[in-house]
Amino acid sequence: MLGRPSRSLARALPARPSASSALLSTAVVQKRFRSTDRKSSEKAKLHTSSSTQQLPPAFVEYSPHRGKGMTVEGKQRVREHVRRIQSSASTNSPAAAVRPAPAAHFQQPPNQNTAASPYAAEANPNIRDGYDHSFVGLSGGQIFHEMMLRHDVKQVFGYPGGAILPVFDAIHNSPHFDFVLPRHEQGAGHMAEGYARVTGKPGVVLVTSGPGATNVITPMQDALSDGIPMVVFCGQVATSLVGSDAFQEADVVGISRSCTKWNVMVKDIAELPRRINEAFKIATSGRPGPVLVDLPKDVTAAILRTPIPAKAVTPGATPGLPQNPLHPTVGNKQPGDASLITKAADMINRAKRPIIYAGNGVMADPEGPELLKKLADIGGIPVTTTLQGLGAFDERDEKSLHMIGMHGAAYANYAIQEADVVIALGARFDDRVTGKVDTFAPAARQAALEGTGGIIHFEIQAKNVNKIIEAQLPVLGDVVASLAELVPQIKNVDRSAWLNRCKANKEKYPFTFSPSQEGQRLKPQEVMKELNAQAEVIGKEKFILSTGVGQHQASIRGDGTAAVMWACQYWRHAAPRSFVSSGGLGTMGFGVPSGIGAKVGAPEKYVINIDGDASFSMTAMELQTANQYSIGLKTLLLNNEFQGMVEQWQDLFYEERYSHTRMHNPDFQQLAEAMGTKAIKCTTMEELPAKMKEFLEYPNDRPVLLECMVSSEHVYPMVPAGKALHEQILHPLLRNKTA
Ligand SMILES: Cc1ncc(C[n+]2csc(CCOP(=O)(O)OP(=O)(O)O)c2C)c(N)n1
Ligand SMILES: [Mg+2]
Repeated sequence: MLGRPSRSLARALPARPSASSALLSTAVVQKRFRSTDRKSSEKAKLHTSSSTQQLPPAFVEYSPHRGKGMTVEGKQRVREHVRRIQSSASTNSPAAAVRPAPAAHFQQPPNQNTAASPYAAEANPNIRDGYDHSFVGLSGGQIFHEMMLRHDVKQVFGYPGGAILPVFDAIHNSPHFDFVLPRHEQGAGHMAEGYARVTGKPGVVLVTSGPGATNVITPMQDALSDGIPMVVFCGQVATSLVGSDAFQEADVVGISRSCTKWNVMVKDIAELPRRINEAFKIATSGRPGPVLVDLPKDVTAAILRTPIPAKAVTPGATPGLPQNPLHPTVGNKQPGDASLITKAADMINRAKRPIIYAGNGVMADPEGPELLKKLADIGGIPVTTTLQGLGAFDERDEKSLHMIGMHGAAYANYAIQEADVVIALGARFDDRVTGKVDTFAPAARQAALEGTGGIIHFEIQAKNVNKIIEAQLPVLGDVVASLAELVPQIKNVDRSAWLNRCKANKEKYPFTFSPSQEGQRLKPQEVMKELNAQAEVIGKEKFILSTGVGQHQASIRGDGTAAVMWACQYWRHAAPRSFVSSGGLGTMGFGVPSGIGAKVGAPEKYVINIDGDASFSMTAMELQTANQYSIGLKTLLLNNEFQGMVEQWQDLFYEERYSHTRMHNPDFQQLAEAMGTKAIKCTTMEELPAKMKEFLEYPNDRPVLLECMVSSEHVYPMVPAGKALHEQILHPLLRNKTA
């Protein structure tokens, strides 16, 4: 038999040989088949009877008797072929014979279990000869419980049901973690997202089969879109029933395939610990995201009878999980290629008008925002962020240009169009950021043609590189690790002219609005400004915001509907991990549950959910969850009695035909009170400061609602779909100014 290397050489044979090599092949084939059985020699005859030119050399590859008849000539032929490939590479082909060393990502050390381990052999007498005996005699549910302990899970969000009962039974009164029962599994998913977003730890969800699992699809897609680590465990019918349309059976692995990073059905109790390890590893490594583990009831109800390999039950060890070079693992964060980082530093040092465009990736590590600040301070470089990057850079810093994009700051949009070098950090050039793609950053593209600048993209996920915007310098690797190597190479260059230009635009094109007049409804901007002002007094770093989706939030969705962000425009973000908003998917109903999850993750903080009336209505029942567990979520409801964001589009592009966007709301005051939530209402500007104060000072461990009746406003600036960023529609008050 051919050994492995020889086989791959055989695969490298050309599909159409030259005449001489085909002749050689014939000789080889004839000889080979003489030395094998009769059936084969008949086959050989069949081949030799045809023109020798047509003999496919691939035959060597596909013959079931490959290798048996491999003659000396055959081997020689393969060697010659390889020599030919190599010599052509060094002479005729542009590809180098000796390939350059692969990037750091491709040279990762082998997986090692580095977990500080109370479960290591010395510490754990149950581990003998590499096998862990401590699970013997435990049910699948109990193993789940034990694995949560080993993964240091402190919080689970979930909802029980028949197929997952063995697990719920095993976690009954668990001393290891707290459990929050939402009113709907979607709530559990968004709570886990909010928790993950503020703690940096994966959010854990536990639900039943069928509808329990399908109700978590939206949060999983949401987490996938925004790169949030989440581990979902769901029940499943017994393995013997899978595929039989059993009660509450759903093909959850199939359904969730496209909205998870990875999913698996555990078919044997002995696999359970290993699968749980894999789930945590995949959810938290590379670009974080959701994973799903499907747990058939017979697996969680079964009792484990034999010990299992110790590595399979040790967090951090993932035997069988192939090392994906594009997804560096946690604790093994690899920067991008050093030579590319040096090139990036050179490009930045030479730039006249550089700009940093920072996304969520910067906050993957607590060091990220510090490094970003150093990069901006040393280089004298202005910073704009994506929606998910809000908080990565202190927006009160002079160099902050705030959020970019469709409803971002006008001055950020102008600046990125004028910049000669765009430094994208852990951001993926969402279409809401770029506007019309081929008009994005024209000055940087021109500088790239002239060799004086361009777009540098620091990114962890290969698929995001050159997906929407071509980067002249893509640096694939952990963004924070790359930044750590980049910053020391950045020179202090005087860029005061460029910074002054950005500053002047900031003054010229501020976020603006016409204040409400006597007897008019409050403007949503006035409410956000009041919140911002009072929060400054208390201390911005003590605040976390969650949002729904709409004008109160800020983004525009692909179907042409718009959501604008009062919360982004009128709140100056100061700290990382302090903004919890559904960016990529734009999920209405996100605000209350994600705010609850955030508050659970950071109970000492003021967690304010900025919500719209329509978004709030989608998941308002979760206020009862906050009531039950005394979770002090503060909901600031901007009630315009409309799906305001959609209304804005109907105004602008559908001739004011308000097709099903007016909201006939319940009495939110009574609704909140019915769920043990203190309710406050504000209708005038005069009472706003006092009501806001009452809202903020309400005990931080009880839920409270401040409902502000606001007018229906358009959100500006706005980049219409299909337009360039600099073609944004400014607020009417700014329209006579030119950039
Ligand atoms: C689940 C879901 N359904 C529909 C939409 C489309 N959509 C985006 S914003 C919006 C209206 C939001 O209204 P509201 O929550 O009151 O916020 P406002 O714009 O009035 O501030 C709609 C229907 C969505 N983003 N998510
Ligand atoms: Mg509304």
